[in-house]
Amino acid sequence: MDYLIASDAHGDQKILAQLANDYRDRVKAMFYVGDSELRHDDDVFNDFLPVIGNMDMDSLFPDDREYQDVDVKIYIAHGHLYHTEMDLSRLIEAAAHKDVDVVLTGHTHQLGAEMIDGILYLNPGSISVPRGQFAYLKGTYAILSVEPDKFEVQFYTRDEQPVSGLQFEFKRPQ
Ligand SMILES: [Mn+2]
Repeated sequence: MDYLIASDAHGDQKILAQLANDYRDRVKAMFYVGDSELRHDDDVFNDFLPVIGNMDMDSLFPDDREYQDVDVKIYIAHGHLYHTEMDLSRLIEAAAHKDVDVVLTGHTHQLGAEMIDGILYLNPGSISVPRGQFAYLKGTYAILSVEPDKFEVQFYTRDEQPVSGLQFEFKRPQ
């Protein structure tokens, strides 16, 4: 089961429309982790399931969401409400009480994937305004593949090319 995750487009509606068109028949769901700066009823949200970011003015975006599938439970939050610009500690604390397998977050514009206390934390990076070590890629999104015994994460560039070296596999706690 594959899921697409994108975040922090900051007004770049075109790239989200492109990803929606190219992936809607290839993934189970598409998550948008905040700071679109679009309206909640923009066409791209017919495909992407969004949450609110600190730069979103449309208060009809939800603060966060939980997504339950057969094989996985996912928690999605931009990160500003947990001050992830400082560290992940408040988000980790909240997730520990939610019985989730995966946490999707954005806000920092820096991609990352790590397993902490048996939960996968995945930040796709910013699709349009990347920062930090991988800013040279000029924007990234992620595909999460869920299997009963493992998670796979592959980061992609805006032209939908997998980035070699940015593929990760995590054993799931049994
Ligand atoms: Mn942002």
